[in-house]
Amino acid sequence: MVRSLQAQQRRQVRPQAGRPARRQIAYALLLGVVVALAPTGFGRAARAGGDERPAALVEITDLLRFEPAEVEVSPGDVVEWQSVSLLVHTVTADPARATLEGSVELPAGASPFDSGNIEPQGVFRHRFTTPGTYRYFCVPHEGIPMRGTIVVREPGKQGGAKTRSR
Ligand SMILES: [Cu+2]
Repeated sequence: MVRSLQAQQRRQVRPQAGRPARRQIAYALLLGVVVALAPTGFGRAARAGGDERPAALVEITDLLRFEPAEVEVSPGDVVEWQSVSLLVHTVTADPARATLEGSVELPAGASPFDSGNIEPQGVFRHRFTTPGTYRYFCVPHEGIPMRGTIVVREPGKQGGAKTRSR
């Protein structure tokens, strides 16, 4: 009689005791998702340009375009790419990663750069120091071709510097 009453109480108590634990697991999973997503956005943005306001914004779109396709900035400026796409893209100006003619062009003396995968809603920043014309492409969509151009020009100067291309 007493034992069955205790068992009954235990049965009533158990679901209530289990609820907070389940909630904790849900929070832990949510936190895990936030932490997993953070490097694609905040992490990359912090790496290249810091909190500095970018001189130019380029959108990465589902139409497999960089918009605007051509941007002009001054030496030392930061350009920010923002993905508004549901697909993964890259911003790549590295001749070693290109398979097609005309995918990459770099001013003489400029270092190649590559964003790596930019997830949906992701951001990538790059600071341009060497004047000249940079042609870059998206690795997954090189064949489209998905390409963009950044022209880095000293204010008041006309014409581009010497470039090397592939
Ligand atoms: Cu792409």
